Amino acid sequence: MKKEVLAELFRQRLLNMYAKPIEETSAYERYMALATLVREKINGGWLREHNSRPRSIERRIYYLSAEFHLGRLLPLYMRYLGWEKVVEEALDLLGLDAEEILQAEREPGLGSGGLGRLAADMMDSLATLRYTVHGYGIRYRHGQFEQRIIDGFQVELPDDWLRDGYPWEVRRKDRAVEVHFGGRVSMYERGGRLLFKYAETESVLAVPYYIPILGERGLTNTLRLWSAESIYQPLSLEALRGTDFQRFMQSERDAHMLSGTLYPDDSTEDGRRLRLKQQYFFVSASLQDILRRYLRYADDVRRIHDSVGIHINDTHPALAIPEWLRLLMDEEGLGWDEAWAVTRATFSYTNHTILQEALETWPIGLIQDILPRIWMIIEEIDRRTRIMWDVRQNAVRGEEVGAHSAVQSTIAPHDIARMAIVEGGVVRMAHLATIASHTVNGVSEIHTDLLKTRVLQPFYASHTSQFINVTNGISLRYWLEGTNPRLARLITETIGEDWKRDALKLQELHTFADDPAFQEAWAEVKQANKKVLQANLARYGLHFQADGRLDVQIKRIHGYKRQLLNILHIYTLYLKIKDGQHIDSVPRTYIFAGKAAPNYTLAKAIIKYIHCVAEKIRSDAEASKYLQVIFVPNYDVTWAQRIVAAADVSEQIATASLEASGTGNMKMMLNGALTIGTDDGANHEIFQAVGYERAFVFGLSSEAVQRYYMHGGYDPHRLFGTDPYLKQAISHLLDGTFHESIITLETIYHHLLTEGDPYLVLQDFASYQATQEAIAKTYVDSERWWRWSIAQTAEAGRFSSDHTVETYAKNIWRLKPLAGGTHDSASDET
Ligand code: 26V
Repeated sequence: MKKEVLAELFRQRLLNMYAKPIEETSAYERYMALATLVREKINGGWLREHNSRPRSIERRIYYLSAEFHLGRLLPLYMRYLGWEKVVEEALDLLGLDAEEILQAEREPGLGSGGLGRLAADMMDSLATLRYTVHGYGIRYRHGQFEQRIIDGFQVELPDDWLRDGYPWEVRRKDRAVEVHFGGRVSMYERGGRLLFKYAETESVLAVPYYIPILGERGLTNTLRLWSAESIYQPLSLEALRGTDFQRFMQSERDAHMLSGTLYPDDSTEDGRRLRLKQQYFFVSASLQDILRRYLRYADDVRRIHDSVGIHINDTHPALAIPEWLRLLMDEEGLGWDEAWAVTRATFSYTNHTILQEALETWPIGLIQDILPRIWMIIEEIDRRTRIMWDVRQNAVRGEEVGAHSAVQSTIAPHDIARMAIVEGGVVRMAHLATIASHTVNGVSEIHTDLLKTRVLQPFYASHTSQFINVTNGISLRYWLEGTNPRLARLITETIGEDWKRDALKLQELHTFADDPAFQEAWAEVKQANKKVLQANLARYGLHFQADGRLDVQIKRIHGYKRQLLNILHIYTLYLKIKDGQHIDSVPRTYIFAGKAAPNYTLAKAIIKYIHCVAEKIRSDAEASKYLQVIFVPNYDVTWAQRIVAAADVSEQIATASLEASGTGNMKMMLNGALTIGTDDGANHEIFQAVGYERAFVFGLSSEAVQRYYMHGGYDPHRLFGTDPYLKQAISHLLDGTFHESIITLETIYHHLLTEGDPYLVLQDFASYQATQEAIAKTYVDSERWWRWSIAQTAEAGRFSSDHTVETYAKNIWRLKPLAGGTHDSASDET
């Protein structure tokens, strides 16, 4: 398109949408106008029918996830359409600043961390590599809360991303389905078939919103996000009188709540009810939609798994399993065995955590009450799996006396209680997902091993081949080309652009790692990115020295991620400076960013503590020459991009065994940062890739941590006194040093000493400190530093999500890429 044409289209669009001259429009309005133009361009391919491709034989996968953390789409889609340059020129003609318009995009916060961003990166790779995989999720009216920092405390404000409209979605009321809760279920028989009738249910309308997932020169897949609406359509005011009116209002309110927020607070009974209803709402609507679509081109529901695969991203969508059985049996008339076989052949499941508190369980009573028919099905799965395991025990006993059996391994009686779905009054969603899926995967080698040897050990023992590892990945298009265009350009100038198709080609950078001119160019890119970050932070009144070393920990604030270890260490550096010690010749800036769950007291106390230390250092003329601490409020995908591009040191310091994978570690590695980390999750694979001799690894191993958790014997009190500065730092939590916040900081003190330091912060402190010193020494040897930095990027190609999704497609989904041209659609509307 010519720039003059685009400029005119844009001007017209602005006028049509907002009925005012261009100079009176806001940056957001300009963004909206531009985004609608880009989306119209996408629409052509997205919704076009593919008459040449018979729909019935095309296999497709549906990816169910409670989170999709998309970030900003306008710059990405402009790039994929090849529009970047012409847009800039067109806006220039109109005297407008493209950058200002792009910055106005509000990102939907439909996720809380790595889980949701992984889903987005995978969707990007799938569309680019032409895999027909469509997403299903929830269109939370309020996504992840907006974080303000007031007096060092996190304050949560509702996120209102839909306030002025979201240009990437299309409301598809014509595809709405009903979802039912509660009521009574009765059974009756007709023609030898058992039928179920529901009475007095509460119903809600699930309306999907479609978002195009554009790949680079690939397909356009679809993300469908469900929004709840009242099913009552008031025909007249007449009908809205009396009890009908009450009912109408109630149903409006219920619907409003249902897709109202991401992870409703589960500290109250009402909150838990809402969360469970939300999960069922989303999976029921998705599965009804999947089934309806299949039945439009096929009639044998017994073969649905040949053309449909359903993937459960973590346990939140695990209710999909009993819901699928319900649909197959109650709606489609299949018997239990048939329905079960189809289900087992349809579902696959990714586990993303081994943390007990994040492995979801639901009280039986709650499920019985809200989902009575689903409860019957869960109970039946539980009953049948127990019988199967019992039979297997007996068969194995039989084998011992010489009988033949095809059983894979023994199931000990106590394993049955360990494996059961319903046990101790709750339904264990991870077990449900495991039992009903043909494949279960972990997200890094260490994590998958922990699933096999601990969390899901008896399942693995009896079905070894069901478990596989697929290490997470990141989109290089997003996290290198989009996040760090300067570096992408330098790389392309140096080794050509094959790396964009084959990420392993980044290894060719090793050839240039010793070249002083290349090192200099590399360092200049880092410096330029620090300046950009500096300018962005300045807009929020945060100032940092861009000429020092930038050390970064950006992720959800959580005990196990150990922001506490980092800030305690920083504070001991401060104490050392006050003691007259010389810590470093290069100033260091430590950046933190992340949100704490609103009811997570410890995490919120850690945020306050970070601010206390930051302020202490800032107000000290001597210490602030060497040290700086910045907490970036309201962390989101856009901040992640700015910080990742500028980072020198990547803090990946979770207690070993507890970080399933991490993906921020990969993003910073890709952008040339060196990792300081525990030997855990994907860190382990990063260290293997770059070589342990060039890595900053510290702390207990995953096995050692697990041994403490199994056998006890950890004593933080013993460690408390071993380092005088650490001792002083911990005492300062209580002694009034940070006078205004004693009550908050007490929480941290008790966590470490009274509650036994569950994440082994004190245990790993000495080793962390020594490794920080090693980093400081390496940084001043700039020739070595940049050589190592280049080596990070060179080895990061193995973490491309293109590779990750190819592994999912081949080893889990049995899915092949679609043949075809550029930017066409895998829209599965018929
Ligand atoms: C679980 C729950 C449980 C109920 C309360 C709300 C809530 C919110 C999120 C979760 C999911 C936890 C799982 C998770 O986010 N895992 C992360 O997944 C990343 C992608 O695989 C991985 O890189 C991180 O290491 C892992 O922590």
